[in-house]
Amino acid sequence: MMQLYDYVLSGSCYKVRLFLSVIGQDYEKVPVDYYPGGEHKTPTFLQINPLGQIPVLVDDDLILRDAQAILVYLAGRYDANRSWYPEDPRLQGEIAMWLSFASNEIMNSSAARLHDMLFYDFDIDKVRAAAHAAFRVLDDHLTDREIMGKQWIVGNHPTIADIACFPYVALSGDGGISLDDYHAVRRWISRVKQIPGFVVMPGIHHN
Ligand SMILES: N[C@@H](CCC(=O)N[C@@H](CS)C(=O)NCC(=O)O)C(=O)O
Repeated sequence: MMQLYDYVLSGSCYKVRLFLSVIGQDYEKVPVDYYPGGEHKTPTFLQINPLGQIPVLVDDDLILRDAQAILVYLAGRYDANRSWYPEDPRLQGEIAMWLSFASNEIMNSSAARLHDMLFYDFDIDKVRAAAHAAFRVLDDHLTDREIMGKQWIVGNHPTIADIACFPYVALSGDGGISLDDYHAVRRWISRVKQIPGFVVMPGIHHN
């Protein structure tokens, strides 16, 4: 059975847990003592991911790191309808753009959360400002999409772009970042929570 190297408070691991739940795929969790144990930096774990990061997915002889890469794989392999990662190259390009946004700009919200929750030494004003800049981009995009009658980041259905962007936007309060100014983002968060199979994590609830 597939294994997910996982930490319950990690929004990156939650991207994968959430997607596995919505596609109804069974898997085994391998808990990693991220904090305070720092297990992701031990020699044993570095053999699984030399970057020393979670999540990691193991499926047969395939070892995948990076939540976005894992979502691409899972959607291609296990979503028979290909609605979560459509085969249309144009949609794939747009999805890749937002996956990159999820792993770069939105991660400023993760940094703010690590600072506030786990005492990481980040420049908190800088990462909060960068997270706000990212949320402004997402909110403007979602507002334009709503004007076009669209509910999701890309295409006519939820895709892995929505799954990848969701966690650290929804968890922004943990890093002292308010979503009050991002009305379209808050409506989109409510829609994501309605996706069949949606699961929660500490800091993200059903409404
Ligand atoms: N690009 C990776 C980043 C994942 C990530 O930042 N994971 C955090 C936990 S939420 C981690 O392992 N950080 C340890 C480190 O970067 O040294 C992904 O999106 O999966």
